[in-house]
Amino acid sequence: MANILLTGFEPFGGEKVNPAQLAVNRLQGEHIGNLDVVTGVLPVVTVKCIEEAVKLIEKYDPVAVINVGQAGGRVELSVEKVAINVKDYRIPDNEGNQIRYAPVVEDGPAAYFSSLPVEKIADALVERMIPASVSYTAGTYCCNEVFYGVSHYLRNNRPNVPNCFIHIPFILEQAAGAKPARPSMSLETIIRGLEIAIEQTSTFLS
Ligand code: PCA
Repeated sequence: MANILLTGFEPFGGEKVNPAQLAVNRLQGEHIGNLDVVTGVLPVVTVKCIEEAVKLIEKYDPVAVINVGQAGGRVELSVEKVAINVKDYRIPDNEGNQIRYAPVVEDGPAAYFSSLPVEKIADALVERMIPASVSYTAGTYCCNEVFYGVSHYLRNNRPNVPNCFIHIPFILEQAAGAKPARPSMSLETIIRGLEIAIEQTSTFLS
């Protein structure tokens, strides 16, 4: 069997948990389609987030990579289509870096499209009654940075390994009682959604 690498992120922005970390931890060791799920958690710190992702790719030698991050405020799973060569942080990262108007990779291309079939993944999620859509912006914070950095690394070093990025909403415990109110999705639904994305990836690769 071949490995698929699934990564989450540590909590950031004052949250106690990151649902991306919780979800990928629950999927560690699962066998889905023809794939074995291997996982890791990335720091919400500029540059280090990409370095850790590349380390995990070199360690596990996966046939596909899905990076997952929290997008608080979104109401559904966002299967990201585009990573842009921009860092413009809305809040400081977990080591206090507040980056404005910088490229992820100096002289890198303006953007990368996901090399997994994001449209098929989003459609499969909706067919299975999981709220989802293709998104055309992963923001300009660490998630976009990882999406861009991993895409750049893979296209240059492992061109046969496709990747995508999935943003997920807050989970119920981050929303219950929050003022102002926040949209949320259950962790179970998010995990089911990620399983479907992995199934689709397995089909795409076979
Ligand atoms: N979400 C952030 C970074 C880490 C995470 O889980 C983002 O959307 O950039």
